Amino acid sequence: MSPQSKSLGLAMYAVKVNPESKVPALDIDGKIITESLVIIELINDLFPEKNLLPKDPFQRAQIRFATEFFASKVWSQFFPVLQAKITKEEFLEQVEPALTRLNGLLLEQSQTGPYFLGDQFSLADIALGPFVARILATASLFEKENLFQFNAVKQNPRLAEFFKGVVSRPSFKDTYLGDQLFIDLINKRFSPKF
Ligand SMILES: N[C@@H](CCC(=O)N[C@@H](CS)C(=O)NCC(=O)O)C(=O)O
Repeated sequence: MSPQSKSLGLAMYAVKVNPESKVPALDIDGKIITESLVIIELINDLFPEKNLLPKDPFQRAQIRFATEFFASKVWSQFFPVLQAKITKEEFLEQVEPALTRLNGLLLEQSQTGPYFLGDQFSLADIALGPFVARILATASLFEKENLFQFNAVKQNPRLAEFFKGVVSRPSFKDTYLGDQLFIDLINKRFSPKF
């Protein structure tokens, strides 16, 4: 379900779709599943022929680790810095090393991209793509601050290729709300200033 369907009525959305009042939610024949990572695992289970998770248990665990790592070490800092709950120095202190570690995780899988596993598209790309897109979109808001133009990305071609790769896939572009809309939402909600 899209954010648009949520705007039909928050109260109704909470009653009928997600008591947490959050998107995304997936409705398949009246069965409603929430939490984005749970949803993408379900999609993988429904369409095993797409090979979104490799057969190798260690690689599956590495994909899940990278997803959890990015969410907890990088994305978790995004809204706090926009809301000035942490300083930009604190933000970069946490995020730069985390991105360097992500580069290491990428290289462990494959020396070349564009995806987490190399040329094979997987749940890691699906999970991280939306976050990467929002970070890249927001970078233009803070061009002079270099806030979202990370040294780790500038210095590591594999990481840069991954950032570009996950947002360039046509299936991603077709479903992404678009940079401008996201920037407008950020400005409206947080009016961030540095
Ligand atoms: N852990 C949840 C987080 C969901 C979430 O925080 N969604 C945000 C939008 S990205 C939301 O619906 N926030 C409430 C709002 O915007 O009113 C997931 O990954 O599905």
